[in-house]
Amino acid sequence: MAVSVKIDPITRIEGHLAVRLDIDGGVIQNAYIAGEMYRGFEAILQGRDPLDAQQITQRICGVCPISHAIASCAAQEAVYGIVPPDNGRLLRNLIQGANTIQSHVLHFYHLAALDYIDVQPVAEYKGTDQEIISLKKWMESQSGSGGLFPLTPFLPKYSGGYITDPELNIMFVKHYMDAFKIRSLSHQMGAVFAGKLPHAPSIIPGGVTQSVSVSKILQYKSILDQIRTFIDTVYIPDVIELAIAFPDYMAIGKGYGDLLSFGAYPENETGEKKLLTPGLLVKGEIRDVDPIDIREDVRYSYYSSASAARPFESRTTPDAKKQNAYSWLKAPRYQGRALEAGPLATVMVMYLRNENSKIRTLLDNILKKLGKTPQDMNSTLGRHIARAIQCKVIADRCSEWADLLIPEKPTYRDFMIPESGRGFGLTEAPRGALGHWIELEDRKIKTYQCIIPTTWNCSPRDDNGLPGPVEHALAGTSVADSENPLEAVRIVRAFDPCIACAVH
Ligand code: NFE
Repeated sequence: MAVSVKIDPITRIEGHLAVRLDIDGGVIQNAYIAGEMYRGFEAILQGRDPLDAQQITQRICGVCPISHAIASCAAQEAVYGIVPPDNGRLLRNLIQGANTIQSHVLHFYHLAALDYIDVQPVAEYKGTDQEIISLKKWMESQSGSGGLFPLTPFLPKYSGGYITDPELNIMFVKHYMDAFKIRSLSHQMGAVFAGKLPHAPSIIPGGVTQSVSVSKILQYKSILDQIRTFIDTVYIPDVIELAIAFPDYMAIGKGYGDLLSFGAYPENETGEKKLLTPGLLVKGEIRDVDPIDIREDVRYSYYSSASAARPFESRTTPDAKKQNAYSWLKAPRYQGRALEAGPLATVMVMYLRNENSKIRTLLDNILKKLGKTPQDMNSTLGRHIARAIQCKVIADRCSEWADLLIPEKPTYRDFMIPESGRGFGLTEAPRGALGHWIELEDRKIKTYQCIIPTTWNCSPRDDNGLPGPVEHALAGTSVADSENPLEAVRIVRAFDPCIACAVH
């Protein structure tokens, strides 16, 4: 029987996202995903002092603000003709690294894990772990009749196949609790050099306003050591454990396989060398990225501005009553292709190019343990595995970057703002390829456009009717019970959507 199921809102993600699934014979035939809220940051920026941009765009999101600051500064630096000195570049990498680690741990434990683990065994817990005991007490204090836990984040949830082993569930719950501390530590670590987080006033065009001292380096590194231990001994093993428990999900949620990475974390002053390298995977072939090939379609988006415009020409004119539109996200396309952004893209581009021996070894070891191949990474659990690998590679490198800082050396360069000019800045936010495009006139912002990883991933259909990457990954999925579309939410959440960013 054909049914149409709406999940609205889909919870445990950032922002407001609705999913409509047309299900027939237990299989998703078509998926439509919709960002449900207009924000208007690009309009807010018009006419302002360009130096407001890296501050205002950070407010697009509380999860990935540092990446917005860095993309904005890079776009401005392209106009001002400057780059940060080594200390400034390293400080940015260290702050962005801290923010990305926080985001990845948040995503796996606090947004996605509850799709797989069952919290119920906590209610029967007889052990001595004080944190589990206090969670059990909290649950009891929240419970109504019948032992239900009516409050989020644990309920309501879809019924379906969760982990059944009580000990494994308790272990995951324990790590869920530990992950709060790791996120807090990540923020503290980033704030050593950012001044404060999540929104950092210290990141400015030309570098970072904070100074470097031996005590700050030691402070950063001592926190990082704790975080790296968690990544190595908890996060990565847990992702593998999940892949062992849910082997089907190394096939469910297959995307187009066309991937986009802008690259991030410059390793030298010019930024030609980066820790995460840019690249595209299209039809199984690795290519270089040329941003000129990016356009944004709006045929099915609530905008009356022109469709298929390149970012410098693109405008964002809201039209809430537009016929046939169903999402507030635009549909970015690269040479007409719907590319997937995210750690899967960066990790696979680098893996296939054999550019980073750590990524190759980590991924090969994990795949060997699971009896899977690199092709299986194009899947729901492949996205989680890639995120964990990226998290480790960034955390490990942060430790080395901290050693490269030179106390008392400059952390920023001065600059002049020209009358006019245009530039763009690209980076890898936690959720993937992020770009900001700025044009100045009379030393003010004439236009500002952001293209965001979740806009790529959760885009609606484009001018040619081509579904966005998440819509595509959902289509063809078997759903055991259309009243409980657990498979669908697992697929969507594995992309780590942020609609606050996507509809900026
Ligand atoms: Ni709001 Fe963001 C997205 C990330 S863009 S979380 O999508 O990561 O910087």
